[in-house]
Amino acid sequence: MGYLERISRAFEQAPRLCVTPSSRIVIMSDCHRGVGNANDNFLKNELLFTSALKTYYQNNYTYIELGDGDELWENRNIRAIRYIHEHVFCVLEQFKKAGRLYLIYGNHDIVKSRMTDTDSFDYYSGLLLEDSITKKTLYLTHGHQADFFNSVLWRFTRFLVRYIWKPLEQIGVLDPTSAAANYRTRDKTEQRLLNWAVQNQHPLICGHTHRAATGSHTSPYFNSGCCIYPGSITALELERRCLTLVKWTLSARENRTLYVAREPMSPEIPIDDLL
Ligand SMILES: [Mn+2]
Repeated sequence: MGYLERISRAFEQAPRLCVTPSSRIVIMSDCHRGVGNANDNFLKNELLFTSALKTYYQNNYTYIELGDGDELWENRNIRAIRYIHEHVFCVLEQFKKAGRLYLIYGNHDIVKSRMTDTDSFDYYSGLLLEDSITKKTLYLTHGHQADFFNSVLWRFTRFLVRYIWKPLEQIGVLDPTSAAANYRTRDKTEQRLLNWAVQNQHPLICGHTHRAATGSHTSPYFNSGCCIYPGSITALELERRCLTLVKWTLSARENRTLYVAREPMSPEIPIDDLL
């Protein structure tokens, strides 16, 4: 099976959400929440992420986590992750209670695909956002399906991450098979995701590469970026049937007090322009 088919398969059992002009949806991905040790890349952005997530909750958004929410290649125990990042999971529970939470799994948390019975959350491989006016659909999945080592050979790649790349990361060596750490792998993965979108005539929204991207009619591929950049996180917002890429950072006022700032990184892209 080729990568195009692997990506298509992510949508076979995907729930379908209706998007109306009053819908508010936010997509974030690649938090890689860890267990609070030196390898926990999420830890330094936890305050930013929690502030952003609470703001979206208060403003009536639906939260879609587009994969690699928890770092379950480097860590085996999801309970330890939940304990360390309790504040995040409290907000996720609130979203869930309000019926405004959709969790997609990626390659680093692919074990969630079999967790549904024992866990308090549901996890999906893909999600469809159907526009109520045009009936056209946006396709959302993590995006590791484009990548042979991170999909078909995920157990082997997880072994390398767990026992080789994780210890090497501590001394500054980056995993060459990771789409996030290696430019060539990333370019190839992005090209494949775009190929799928163009061939199937479906706008596609992914995570995985850790490179935020906005698309257009001719290049209908979007990426929500990640939540482990040094000092910032990115998100894709869908509001009034428009997509906007935003960045959350720590900023300082004139009087030297710090605050969490939201900055748009792209103009609003009407979904009518994509379909
Ligand atoms: Mn990934």
